Amino acid sequence: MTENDRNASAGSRTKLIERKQEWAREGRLLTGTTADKRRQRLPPGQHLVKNWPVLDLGQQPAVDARDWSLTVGGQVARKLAWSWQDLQAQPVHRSTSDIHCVTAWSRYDNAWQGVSAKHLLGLVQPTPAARYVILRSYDGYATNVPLSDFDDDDVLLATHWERQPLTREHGGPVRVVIPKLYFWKSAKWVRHIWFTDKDAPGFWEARGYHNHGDPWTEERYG
Ligand SMILES: Nc1nc2c(c(=O)[nH]1)N[C@H]1C(S)=C(S)[C@@H](COP(=O)(O)O)O[C@H]1N2
Ligand SMILES: [Mo]
Repeated sequence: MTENDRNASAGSRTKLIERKQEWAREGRLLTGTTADKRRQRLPPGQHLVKNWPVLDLGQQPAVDARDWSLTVGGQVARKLAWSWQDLQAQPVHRSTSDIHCVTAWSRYDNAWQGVSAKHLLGLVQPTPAARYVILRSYDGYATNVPLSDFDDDDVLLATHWERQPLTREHGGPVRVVIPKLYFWKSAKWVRHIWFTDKDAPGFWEARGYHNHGDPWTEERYG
């Protein structure tokens, strides 16, 4: 049993996870259309919300900033281990982007602040062999993204949303934000970032969600 499976087996969460796996099997919410993201801001099958829903495995780890740490390793020239203080010493990056959740809600214009993925990549320098990034979190969650998607101007380790510290329910003290993929790829309470030549499905990817998750081509289920 992996760490993820152990976390997922807790009773109250099992039903929710099973329902989502059921949706994946049925292809629920698929419209069968694709959209050109240069012309259409709202991806197919999505509707806009003004609030910001909370979605997770039902367990929101309490990670005090003083206890938080991030390790970055795998196929990199320089490994890295950051405390909260180390994170504060990095250049501040701001980016405003849209959220697209696979459960069909989208939320426009989220003002994020944190440390940019570009800055992190410049420090650790992934080797030429590194093609995937595995994100691991304090609740045992994991998700995988191609390095080419992680390596973009709008990707960041977010500490603030709308100028306020990120709340615990939304992944504070630090979450990853990858706007151009469905929001399940944006790991809350991030703890480890691993660069690798071998792709490995994360929590939802192993349970019927698409391995990549592009909202404009409706890569909801795999
Ligand atoms: N660590 C962790 N990150 C996670 C999740 C999770 O369960 N644990 N859920 C994912 C899913 S399915 C979604 S839709 C978004 C929801 O983020 P929000 O609660 O801030 O809206 O977080 C993603 N990141
Ligand atoms: Mo989700």
